[in-house]
Amino acid sequence: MANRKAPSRTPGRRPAAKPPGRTRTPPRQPPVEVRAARALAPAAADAESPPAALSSARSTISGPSAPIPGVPRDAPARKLASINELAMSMPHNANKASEYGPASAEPPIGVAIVPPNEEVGASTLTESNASEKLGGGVPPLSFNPTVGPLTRVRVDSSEQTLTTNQGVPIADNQHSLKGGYRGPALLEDFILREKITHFDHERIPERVVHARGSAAHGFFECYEPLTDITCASIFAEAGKRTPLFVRFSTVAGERGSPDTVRDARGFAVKFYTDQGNWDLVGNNIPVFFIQDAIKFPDLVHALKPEPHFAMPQASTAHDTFWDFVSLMPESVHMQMWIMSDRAVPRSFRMMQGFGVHTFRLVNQAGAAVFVKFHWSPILGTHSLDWDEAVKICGADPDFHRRDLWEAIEAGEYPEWELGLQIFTEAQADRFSFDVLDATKIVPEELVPIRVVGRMVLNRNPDNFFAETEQVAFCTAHIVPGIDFSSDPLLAGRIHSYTDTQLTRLGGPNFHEIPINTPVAQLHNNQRDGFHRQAINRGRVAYEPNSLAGGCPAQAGIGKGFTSFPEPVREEKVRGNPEKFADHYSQATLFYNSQSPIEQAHIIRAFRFELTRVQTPAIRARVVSQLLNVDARLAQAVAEGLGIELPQPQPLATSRLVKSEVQSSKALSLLARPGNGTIRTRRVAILVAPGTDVPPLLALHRQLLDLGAVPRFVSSRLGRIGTGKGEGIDVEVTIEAAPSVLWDGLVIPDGASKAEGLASDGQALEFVKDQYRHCKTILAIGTGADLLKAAQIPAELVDGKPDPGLLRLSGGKIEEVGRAFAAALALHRHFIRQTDPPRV
Ligand code: HDE
Repeated sequence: MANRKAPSRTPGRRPAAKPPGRTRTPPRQPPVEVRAARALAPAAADAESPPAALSSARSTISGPSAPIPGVPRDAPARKLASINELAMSMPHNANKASEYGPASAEPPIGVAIVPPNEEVGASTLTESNASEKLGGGVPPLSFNPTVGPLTRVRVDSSEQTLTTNQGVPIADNQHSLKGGYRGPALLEDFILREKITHFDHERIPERVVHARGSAAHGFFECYEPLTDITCASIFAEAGKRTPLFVRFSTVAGERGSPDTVRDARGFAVKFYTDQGNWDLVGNNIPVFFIQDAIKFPDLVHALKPEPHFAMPQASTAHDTFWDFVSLMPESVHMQMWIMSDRAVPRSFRMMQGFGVHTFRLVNQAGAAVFVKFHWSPILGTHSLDWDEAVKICGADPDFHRRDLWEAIEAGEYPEWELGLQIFTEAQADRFSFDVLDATKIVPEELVPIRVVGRMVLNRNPDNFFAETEQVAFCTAHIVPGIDFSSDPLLAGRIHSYTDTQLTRLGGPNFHEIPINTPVAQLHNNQRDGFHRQAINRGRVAYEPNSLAGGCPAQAGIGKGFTSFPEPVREEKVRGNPEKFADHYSQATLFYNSQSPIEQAHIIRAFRFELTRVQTPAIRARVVSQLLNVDARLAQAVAEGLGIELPQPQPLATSRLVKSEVQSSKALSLLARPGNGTIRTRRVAILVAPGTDVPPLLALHRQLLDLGAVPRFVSSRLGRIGTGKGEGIDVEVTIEAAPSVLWDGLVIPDGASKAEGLASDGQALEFVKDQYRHCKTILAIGTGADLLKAAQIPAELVDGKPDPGLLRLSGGKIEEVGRAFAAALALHRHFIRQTDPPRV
């Protein structure tokens, strides 16, 4: 690559002094082949008068008859000469021949010619006239300052005066302008009108799906170079960090809907790589309801609130959803996942993420492998109990949003590892299922997961709207080294996401909204449209060109994005391959892989959802599908609904599918308990007058040291003391933070307290819910009286001790604390659970 020469500055066009605080961003090394413009003899750019052939520059009708101040005479002619010099450097389109036949497989690098001076690319000869608004007049050559760190758009108003959007200081922000104290408000009040008008338009259309979401910034760190399989720069070297922004979401609910509804969760990651943005727009469930994008509007219309009365909110428990899916047997596998505890996660921080589709990794030589993306949380996978999730919807509709925000604020940065399932096309051909079918997983027993890096979320957004709401993910955003497969669901998504932003974010320039801009440079000939931010210099907005030295020039093979040349020549069809017709094998695999308690939860979820369905025929149709998954499952759901078992639904294929795997441990949530930590687990210490304070303070400290979040909870705020000087300040009331918001409970020693709480209905309910939701309960000394008052069974149904119910008296408080922490780390004690619940 030729060295780029700094453009010579035209004599006489001296840039004005820089305004204070403004610096010119140094041009980066352009990523294209750069050549110097061929010189004319003599150097026309420096000539005071143009060669005769170029004197037509003087033929403009209203051209200068007197010099522009600071611009030498004949500047237009001199500029034209320089442009001509640049254009002469490109006597023909040297790359044209490579656009045809086999040569087109290797697009060459575009030729970028350095203009003889900076005037050549200027829109105007007057650009060096500086001002506070225009800046110093020095153009940022080869550089797009609208991209780059968000610092450039962060605003802080401290020590500033209130102004209008035009920067006019506002003297009075308390009153409208009126004709007299009791007179009419005046139309000329531009301050009032600007403020109200902006307010009127504060809302933008919410996402048609995934409207409810929460997000955070962080980074991806690569563990090892993957250059053998991909040229994606984020996988180039061990330790390399790439900034990213993640948005978690529910699918069905509107923007203000509660967090803990039963639903899949969106898990969308935008990597700001140095080769441009890569969006991995996944879910916390590895499969989807449908196989072809053409069915997506039908699915979403069926699952959204029913159109006549706009109910129910954020729930699939209604007729239209189950009507649709029971006629779409390919959805059965996904039905199993959303009826499982995956659909009620304890925290975004405790759920997996999946790319869902099969993608490709492509290396520098153009060789490709298939890949499936997996995110695994370091904290393990944990869920809520359904009854708990329902109650949290009322107690704290922002439960997941708050959990994510507060963990990050507390420095408890959530972390996931990225795993890849890598397999070849030949391997894929041998699988009993089709890897292009998004209703199928690739079992880990067939292709193990290779862990290649980690993601850490370490920064909350500054502003929910500017970042979380305006972020625009798109499956089409991929980078060199990553490519699509021919999954027909993915194909529709590649179109849909950009399209949806046109309405949601008001036009084609949504990529210029700061949260969406890449950190990589961005240069092309796209122009105009609503809300354009970039002020493109010069007159060239097309390619090929010679008037801008060919720039921005194509990067060429090896540098620019090149699609993997998958052979595609076949007859046009509307249809799916035969393997897509197996709808049940993997639903059965999923069900077989669940622990008994998880299976019981799936049965309960079907029973709940279908009880809400009001058309008996739809209930029966769902059960007829379940018969093809597992007879006992279908039987249990039918019993719950009080109906006879129907006939199983006919299968869509007579092909006998021989699944490679009958049961996969990795599909159970319990397979990922995490690292045994109790960090960020919320512990309620229920206190009341009479509480034995000193050991409690020690326990509180011990839990804090282990990273848990203990809080003193009582029916009223205030101080609870012993009279000996030590006391406890109640931090929150039972009313404000009911039982469902806590992971564990401590009932301390103090007989009178227990008696007091024993007659408090809210306290009894608190204890009952902790028990019902299978949480760890520690009763110290007479604290056990409260358990009795709440009619908490002392043992499990089979008479064995309950591992989550600790009654400890005597002994050192540290030992008590250790026993409690060990039980709390198990998350839930589902062994306690019965259907219906005992209390
Ligand atoms: Fe989406 N999806 N989707 N989706 N999706 C959207 O894009 C769509 C699908 C997913 O936090 C929309 O910007 C089609 C599968 C997430 O902003 C929209 C099809 C998976 C998010 C859209 C699918 C997803 C979306 C709505 C079938 C899991 C939220 C607003 C062909 C792999 C991203 C928007 C965020 C959002 C279309 C299927 C995940 C309308 C057409 C499968 C996580 O463009």
